[in-house]
Amino acid sequence: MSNVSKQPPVGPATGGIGASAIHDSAAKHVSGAAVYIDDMPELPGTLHAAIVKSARPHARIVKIDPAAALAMPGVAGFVSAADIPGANDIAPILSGEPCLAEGVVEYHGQPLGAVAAETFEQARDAAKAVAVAYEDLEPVLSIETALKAKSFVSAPQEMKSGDCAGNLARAKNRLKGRITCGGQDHFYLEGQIALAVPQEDRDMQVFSSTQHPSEVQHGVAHLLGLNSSDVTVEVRRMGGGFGGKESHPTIIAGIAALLADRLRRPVKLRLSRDDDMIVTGKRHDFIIDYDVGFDDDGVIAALDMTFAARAGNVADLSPPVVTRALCHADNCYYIPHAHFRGYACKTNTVSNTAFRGFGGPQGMVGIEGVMDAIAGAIGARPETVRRRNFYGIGSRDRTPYGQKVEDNIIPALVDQVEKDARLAERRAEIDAYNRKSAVIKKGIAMMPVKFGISFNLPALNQAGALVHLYTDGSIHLNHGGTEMGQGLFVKVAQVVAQIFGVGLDRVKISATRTDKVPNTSATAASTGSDVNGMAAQEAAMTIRNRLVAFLAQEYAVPESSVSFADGMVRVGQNDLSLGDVAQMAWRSRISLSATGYYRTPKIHWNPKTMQGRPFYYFAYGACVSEVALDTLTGESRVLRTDIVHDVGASLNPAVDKGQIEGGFVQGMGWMTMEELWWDESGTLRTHAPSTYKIPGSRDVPPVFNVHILQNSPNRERTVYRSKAVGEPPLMLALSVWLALRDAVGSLAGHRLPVNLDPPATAEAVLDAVEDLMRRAAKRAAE
Ligand code: MTE
Ligand code: LUZ
Ligand code: MOS
Repeated sequence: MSNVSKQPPVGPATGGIGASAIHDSAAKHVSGAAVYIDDMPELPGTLHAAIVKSARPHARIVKIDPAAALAMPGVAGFVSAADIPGANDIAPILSGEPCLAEGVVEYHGQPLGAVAAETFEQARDAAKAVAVAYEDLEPVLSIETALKAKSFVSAPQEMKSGDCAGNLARAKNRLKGRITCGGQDHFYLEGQIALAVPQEDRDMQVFSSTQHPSEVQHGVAHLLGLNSSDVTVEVRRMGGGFGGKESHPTIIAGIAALLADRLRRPVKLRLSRDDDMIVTGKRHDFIIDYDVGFDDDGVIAALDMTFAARAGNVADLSPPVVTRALCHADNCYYIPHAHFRGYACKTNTVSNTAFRGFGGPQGMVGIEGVMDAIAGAIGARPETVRRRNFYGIGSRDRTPYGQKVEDNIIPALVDQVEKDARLAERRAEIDAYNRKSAVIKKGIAMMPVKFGISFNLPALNQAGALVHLYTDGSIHLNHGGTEMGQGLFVKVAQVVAQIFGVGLDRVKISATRTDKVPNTSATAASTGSDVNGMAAQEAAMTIRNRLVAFLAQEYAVPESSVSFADGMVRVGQNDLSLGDVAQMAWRSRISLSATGYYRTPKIHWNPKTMQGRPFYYFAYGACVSEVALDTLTGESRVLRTDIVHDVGASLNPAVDKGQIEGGFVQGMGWMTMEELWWDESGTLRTHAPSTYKIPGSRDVPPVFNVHILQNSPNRERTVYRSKAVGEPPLMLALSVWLALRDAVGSLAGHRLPVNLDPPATAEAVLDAVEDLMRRAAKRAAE
């Protein structure tokens, strides 16, 4: 019997789909009872590890001498690349990316060894005592140097549609420019951590704070020269991941496993905040060059853009990050003739990696900068120019990568947010305010978002689940997705509760484990609930369908008169508890356990031509933000933000709203205050909250109106017609950057272009103010 032949039930069930069920760990998060890896009771004999970091950005390793470290109190052992029994390769998609530096070091802070000791402090002190001799090599420290030297970690990417050069040449107006945009540290509350526990034979159990248990499993197996089946990885929850725990946990778990395997003792490697920021990768900073042709209304005719990303020392996930940047350089705008190029530049800095949006935000910084530039050039309001360029409905709907925008709700969404925010009236009020206010200037901006949902590598869009029904009617739920605070576990539990018609209290949420659901993808690309929700739905439906067939036979009623609702199973006129039904089925030897599997339909991608349908669907949002800035200090604040965001038919509006708010604030930090700074020797100098400022509670807009778009189910058959929500809202925060540009622009009556790239820190704002005033004065003098 096919288990998807019957439609899953829809309707009210306690805590079922559509309910604002509380996050399963909410109370534990705030009381401290939630168990993270560092909270697990320590096994007897557990050792603590510390990393020996490269002190050079680029050098040949002449000698590593751990003798002094090994003689220190409590020290149990040391490993370097020479001690790796298997292959020193933990590359997530390409190959040849070392766990521990071998022969050369390629960034300041790169792990080249690790020490294990009885205490964390002993390990940390001993790591500093490992003597390393280097022979310095020339480092590549900037994107520009890498571009000039054609130093890339992967082949350049090129996306073309129409005749860009011809239409640029013919365009009525043409503008060229450059936008740079900064990187971002993930700053998850829980730093990277792994605990490796040796088992019988050489089997290894690893507890890892990872979004990608299967990749940690594979990485540890490679390093130790074991089969994947010898390694089991478990993660109950992360204290935040944000993409930073998609590939980099393999390094951390790999080091812990190497020491544990060698010393036959449990080894915990927990990075201090400083080490976490120095050793592991971040969001890519980009240099974006554009050449745009447009008509007198500001409608784009052709756009040529180059995206150069700082990949760092290895490819890691940089190639697909660059791809996603190119696939979001259109955002909500129809570009009839496009030519986009993407470069993942190899630099002697830490390998940058996935970060909420995965290159999409940087793509949008590019096109939104272009929109602002066009608005300035034709003397129109930026939101007017944006609107004129929106994708059409039924026409003007082809993206530069060949996918049609079939589900375009941008105009309606933008209408709603502009109305909610009273954009036109407030613009007039702000103009009036700015005319009177000499020092404080205000600005406002609208930002629309269209974000493609699916991994842009089609193979990754698959998931599995495992559901058991016990004879007392309780349900055990497991799937390949990981919980990082985003509420995936409660959403998937809601799906299963819905199918059995029971409350969430009957569904046991369990830790993600590679021996329960194998060969998983990272919980990433916002697809967690889409794919794991569907897989769990299938597993639960398999069991439910078995029960329906069994009960129909037992009670001699048609299958259609069996229903599951309100915690009861109704069979004809009989009301049974799920426990009674499970007991009966067990006695009749019906299997009460099932796996589920899902793969996203319709998607395909040709990486050579960069054409296809990489995304199953798009998630949309629109935002208006108002800011005030001090033209004497450059300091700024967000005064008000209005958001209307599309989550399809929400599985859990409370969780989704949390994602929208959190994503926005995280994006606001990236756009305004978070600044990574490496000195001329390639050393990261912003490696703690003392030098790296993330948003605090008082930075949240004091007026923050967040609305979920109502009555807008997904056109595609996603789980209960919901949409992914994890990443898209982050990009709404570009409105803050755009509003700051608007505020600066008011100093010259919005008649001069503003030079203010993100992050718009106080220094950057002050520079932009001074730069604009200088140009305005010069123009007045002419
Ligand atoms: N929300 C919280 N609280 N913590 C996180 O680490 N990561 C984000 C987003 N929201 C994250 C989060 C990122 S980068 C992604 S891809 C998605 O959650 C992943 O989860 P999902 O696919 O279940 O939405
Ligand atoms: N593509 C994507 C990916 O769109 N998002 C991701 O997180 C990702 N991770 C690995 C490879 N491709
Ligand atoms: Mo999110 S950057 O896809 O982990």
